[in-house]
Amino acid sequence: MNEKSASDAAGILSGLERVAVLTGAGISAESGVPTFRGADGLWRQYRAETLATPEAFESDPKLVWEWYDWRRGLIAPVEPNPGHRILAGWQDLFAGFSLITQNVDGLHAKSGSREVIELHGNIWKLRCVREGTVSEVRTTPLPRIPPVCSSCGALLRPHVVWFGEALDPAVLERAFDLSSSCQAMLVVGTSSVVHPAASLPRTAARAGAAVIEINPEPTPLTPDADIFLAGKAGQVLPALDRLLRERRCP
Ligand code: BJW
Repeated sequence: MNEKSASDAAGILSGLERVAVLTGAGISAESGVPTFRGADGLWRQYRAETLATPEAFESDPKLVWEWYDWRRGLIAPVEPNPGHRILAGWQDLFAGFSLITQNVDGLHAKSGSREVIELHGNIWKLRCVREGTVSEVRTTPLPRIPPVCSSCGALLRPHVVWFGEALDPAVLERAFDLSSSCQAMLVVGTSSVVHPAASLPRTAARAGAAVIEINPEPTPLTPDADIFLAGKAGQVLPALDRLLRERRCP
C-alpha cells in the first residue's frame, strides 16, 4: 500500500459524514472463503452456468444444492477478519455510514455490522420456489438434499441471486439511493465486473463522491477511482482506520 495514498484517503474520509462501502468476495478471502474469479476462485473449478443460474437449478437441483451445501459447510466455522471488524467499527464513526455487500456469507453481520445491504442474498437463507417464503436455516450439512418446504412440499432454493435473475428491487433501489447520496464510496475486494453492483461506484462518482478502491489487483474500476490502495483488505483497512482516527482525535 502506498502510504501517501492511504493518508490522502484518510484525509478525504475524516471530514465526511455520509460514507458508503461496497464489498465483494475479496474482503472474506483472508477469513478463508474462496473468491469467484481469482487464481483459486470458485469459477476456476466450477462453471457458473451449471451451478449459479436458474436454469441449472431447474435441470439439476440436487447438483446445485450439493455445491451450496459444501459452501455452507466451508463458511460455517469461518470467523470475520480485521477488514470486516474495521467496517463494523465505522458504523459508529460516521454519522451516515452504509455497508453494501455482494457477499452471501453473512460475515459482516457476524462481525457486528448492524445493517448490511445484501445485494446477492444470503447463503444461510432458503426460499420456497412456490410460496416465496424465506427462512433461515443454519444446519450444515442439510439433512436432505434438495431440501423441501415443510408447508407445501415444493423445493427450497438458496436465497441468493443467480446470473440472469433480478436483484430485489427494494434492495437495489436502496443501494442506488445510498450510492448517489454518499460523499465517498470505498470499494473493497470486488473484481467490479458483475452488474448491477459494479455500477454503484460509478453512480457515486457521477453524483460527486470520491471513490476509493482497495484491492491487491487493479480492476476495471481502478482507472476511474480517485484513490487506489493496492493491498489486502485485512491489512489496508486497519491501516486506514488508524490514520483516520489520528486525524479525528489527534
Ligand atoms: C481481495 C483480496 C483481499 C482477493 N483483500 N481484495 C451489464 C453489463 C454486462 C453484463 C450485465 C450487465 N448487467 C447485467 C449483466 C449480466 C450479469 C453480469 O453482470 N454478468 C457479468 C459477469 C458479465 N448480471 C446478472 O445476471 C445480475 N442480474 C441482472 O442483471 O438481472 C437483470 C434482470 C432484470 C430484470 C429481470 C431479470 C433480470 C445478477 C448477478 C448475480 C451474481 N451472483 C453471484 C452468485 C451469488 C450467489 C453465490 O454466492 O453463489 O454473485 S456471481 C458472483 O459474482 C457472486 C458475487 O457476489 C459476484 C461478484 O463477485 P466479486 O465479489 O467481485 O468476487 P470476485 O471473485 O469476482 O473478485 C474478488 C476480488 O477480490 C478480486 O478483484 C481480487 O483481486 C480481490 N481480492 N483477495 C481485498 N485479501
